Amino acid sequence: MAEAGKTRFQINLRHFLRERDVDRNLTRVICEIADASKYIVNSIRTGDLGVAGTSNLYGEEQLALDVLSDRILRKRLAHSGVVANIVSEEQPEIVPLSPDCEGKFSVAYDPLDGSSLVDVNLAVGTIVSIYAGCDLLQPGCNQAAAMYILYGPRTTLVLSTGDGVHEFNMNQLMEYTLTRENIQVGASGSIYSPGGQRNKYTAGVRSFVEQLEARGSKLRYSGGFVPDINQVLMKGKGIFFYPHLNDTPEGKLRVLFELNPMAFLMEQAGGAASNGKSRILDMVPDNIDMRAPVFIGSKDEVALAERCIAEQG
Ligand code: AFP
Repeated sequence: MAEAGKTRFQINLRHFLRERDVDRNLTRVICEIADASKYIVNSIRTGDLGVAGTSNLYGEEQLALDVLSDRILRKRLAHSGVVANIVSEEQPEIVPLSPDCEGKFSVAYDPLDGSSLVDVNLAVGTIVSIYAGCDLLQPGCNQAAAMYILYGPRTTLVLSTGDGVHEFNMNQLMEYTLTRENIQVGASGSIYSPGGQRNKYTAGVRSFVEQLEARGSKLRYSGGFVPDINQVLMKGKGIFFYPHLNDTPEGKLRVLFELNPMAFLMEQAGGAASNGKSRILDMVPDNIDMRAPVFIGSKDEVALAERCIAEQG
């Protein structure tokens, strides 16, 4: 039930989590991240787009916004008092914040995914994966929660604590209020979002694309994982994929920071997420920068991708 006097869709994030009886410490983590996003969205709108002069684990030059967003999130998570360990796509290793794990949570995050798109004014996002306790190298099916914040024409926060997928919109007071509840993705769709260079696609992936187009699917690709996944979730259909390529069999996207949180959300919305052979959420990460191919969205289309890859590689 909404608070007395408030319609369902004016309910704010904290009240929503309390209404759903979400663990108090988990609520604290989620709300600290939501608060941090206010500073990140301001830095995007007004910040320096220059280069920070540093590089991350993958040797990618870090934009000032990458570094700033990472610092904002790390400070808020440390301040929360309920976070044991964190790991960021922009940092080379796990950062311990507290020695005890009991009742606490650990967080893996990509502070500003798609940051290279900011200087051409395309949408970017923060991606977050949350586990109970201290262990961040668990299969994604063990996540306590997953969320992303999309910095687009509107700033939206999409979240699941294992009880459906829900969207919140940042209002003029920079507070998140509920806009969509229990988002569902249908079994098949009409859009596909193909990552990677097509001339490096395997026979199986090429056949998959041909069959999608034969069904009438249209290409929609922004180059940002968060807006491209958000499009499938909010349209309630379609598929995103960043496949294994002839020269990079593991694909590009990272399991801990990108694939596990989005796979958790997509499955909670009734969709599916596969590495082309098996469920993303069953993969056991052996290191923090593990990558995997991904096919994520409407169930029937994920199954079609797996069949094409099984038959043609
Ligand atoms: P950056 O964070 O380096 O901009 O990369 C964004 C991303 O990791 C993900 O957001 C996109 O889905 C994917 O890369 C796009 O990769 P391509 O530019 O190779 O299509």
